[in-house]
Amino acid sequence: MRTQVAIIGAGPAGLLLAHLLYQRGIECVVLEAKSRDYVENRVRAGVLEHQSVDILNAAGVGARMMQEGLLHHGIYLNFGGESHRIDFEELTGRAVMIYGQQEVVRDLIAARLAVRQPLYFEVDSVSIHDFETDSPRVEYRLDGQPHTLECDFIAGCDGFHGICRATVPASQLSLFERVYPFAWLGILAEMPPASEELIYANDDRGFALLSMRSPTVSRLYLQCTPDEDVDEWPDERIWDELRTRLKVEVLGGPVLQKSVTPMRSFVAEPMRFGRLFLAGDAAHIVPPTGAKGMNLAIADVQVLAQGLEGFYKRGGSQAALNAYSQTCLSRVWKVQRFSWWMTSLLHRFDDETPFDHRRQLAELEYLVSSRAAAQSLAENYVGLPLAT
Ligand code: FAS
Ligand code: PHB
Repeated sequence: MRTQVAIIGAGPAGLLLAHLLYQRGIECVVLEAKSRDYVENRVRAGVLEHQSVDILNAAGVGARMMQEGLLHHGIYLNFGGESHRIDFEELTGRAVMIYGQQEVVRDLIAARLAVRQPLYFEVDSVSIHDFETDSPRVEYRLDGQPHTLECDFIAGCDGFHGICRATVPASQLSLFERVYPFAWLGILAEMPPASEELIYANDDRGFALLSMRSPTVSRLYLQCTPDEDVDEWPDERIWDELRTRLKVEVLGGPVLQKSVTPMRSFVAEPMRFGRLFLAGDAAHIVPPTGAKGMNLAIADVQVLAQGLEGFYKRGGSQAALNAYSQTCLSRVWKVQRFSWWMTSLLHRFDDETPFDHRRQLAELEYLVSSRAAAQSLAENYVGLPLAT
């Protein structure tokens, strides 16, 4: 089989890239290891920057998002027994959209299948070859049969644990990483959100976050240890801890999903190796405190689609493709800084000294008493301008 672009992974990065290429008349094939049901029900991110909303709408896959998503014009910061609102609208004129990642994935899968373009689930033994030449190929198995996909380019959208970055020789890769000494215990619960906007809490017992998915479904997180055992957390213990840390009356309700997410900051440079382009979590991971993971994936493939359009529509020009890695990394590092800063500001560190904690509280106090400081948080949270 032959195509122009082989896309490995059907997360937000792979599926949106496939859609953007389809709209530009560029052929591609998407290969996904998991089943359709699995990727459509995987609970992950929930906040879309305003640019991500614009990109999804411009791509014609934003209708359900605009109907069912929740537009938020601010967040609350709770600390020292008080609650402080950061007003995005007043500070930036922008808002964010609360719309679950799995909903974005469902909309993109529906769009792909509606135009009858190739999207294969449950493939295995995927391997990539010859991407340092002009004729790379992908080997994989589907329904027990071996297949070869010849292509011009490979898009590695297979996440942090995928095979694409792992296939690049270590000598060609520069890796930057910070692993945090804590994780997030996250739940999805059938409970009307106890606040109309997100609440980020820095409490003596640790960080907590109140988020949501709809007027009837809440998403909540607690700082925990990296090796926390969810079996140690019966529902009632979680609700008690959330009430204590958030200082908000959360009613409780049936817990639909419970998991522990490790926290790390990670960047792989560069993001291009010959005819292989890495995008999304395959190239970088941010701690979720800044709500940036899915948004960075969307920003990467917007740049990659423009680069590939340049190649196919402007007589093989590689100018935009040559700039892909640098263009994305400039944004990646700004978002890494913001996500690290939000994580450092709102979590309790085992090795913190009393000085560290007072400094943390002073930074929070400064943030809620200085327009300039609050505006900096707001402009990063709603989304820094995209590279044009
Ligand atoms: P994804 O990981 O979403 O998609 C990669 C796809 O590639 C997957 O479907 C995988 O099955 C497939 N794949 C992997 N190896 C393959 C192979 N060999 N062959 C074929 N397919 C292969 N962000 C937030 O802002 N808030 C959150 O609460 C939040 N929670 C998260 C929880 C977890 C457990 C994780 C891992 C991430 C979370 N994130 C969160 C960040 C998340 O939103 C990611 O940034 C986002 O999923 C990145 O999208 P992709 O790059 O498309 O990668
Ligand atoms: C979520 O809703 O899942 C969410 C929201 C904000 C974050 C992280 C996760 O910072």
